[in-house]
Amino acid sequence: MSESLPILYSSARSPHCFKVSLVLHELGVDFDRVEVDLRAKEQKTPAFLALNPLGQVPVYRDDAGVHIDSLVIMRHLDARRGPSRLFPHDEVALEEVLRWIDVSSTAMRDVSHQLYWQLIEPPGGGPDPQIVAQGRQEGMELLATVESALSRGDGWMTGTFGAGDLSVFAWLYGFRRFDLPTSWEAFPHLRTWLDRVSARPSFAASYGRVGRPFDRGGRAANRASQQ
Ligand SMILES: N[C@@H](CCC(=O)N[C@@H](CS)C(=O)NCC(=O)O)C(=O)O
Repeated sequence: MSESLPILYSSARSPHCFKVSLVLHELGVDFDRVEVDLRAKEQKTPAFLALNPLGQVPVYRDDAGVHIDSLVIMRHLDARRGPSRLFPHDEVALEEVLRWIDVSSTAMRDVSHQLYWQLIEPPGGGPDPQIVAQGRQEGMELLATVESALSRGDGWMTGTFGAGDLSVFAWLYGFRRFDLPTSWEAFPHLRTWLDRVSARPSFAASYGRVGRPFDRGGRAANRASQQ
């Protein structure tokens, strides 16, 4: 690890970190990464709490200081690269991008967490079919809003490629683990958009280096695929 490079403290399991990594690579920032083991509660150690008293990843450290929260970090990075590239200057356009980022960090995250703890790491008694069905329905409704947004523009979430796409992508990419969408028939734009974003070099650089937050693993995966 180089002394002088910025550091992203992140977890391979975290879509919030995945999204920041996508932005770093899109902007061409050279950085080092420190893996924080969330299962081992490394985020709650005194050393980490000194960086982020909230005990969460991502945290980004550069010559300007320590930056906490994925949205704050993304905006800091974008502002530092000169003319804004991933967040628009126009206030109305910016509001739309921020709205989608908020949807991804709340509703999409909630569906993702709900289904993850039912299907990928199920509770002792196995998945609760009612919770799974409700999560899948909410997931399908969210996918429909994304499909509708994509069908209005030029194939990007907000008209121009940027932080809105990367943030929504970071959460939706993992939905396939939950067999969402249940059918692609009603989602042609979503399918093309997922392919377009995952074809970008930032995806390969992030998915390989920041980890594989959406891999199914071993026993849990087998159980999930039997749903
Ligand atoms: N608002 C924060 C949320 C960060 C967050 O929820 N991070 C999760 C990983 S995705 C975390 O660190 N969880 C561990 C914990 O809360 O102990 C952001 O956008 O960065």
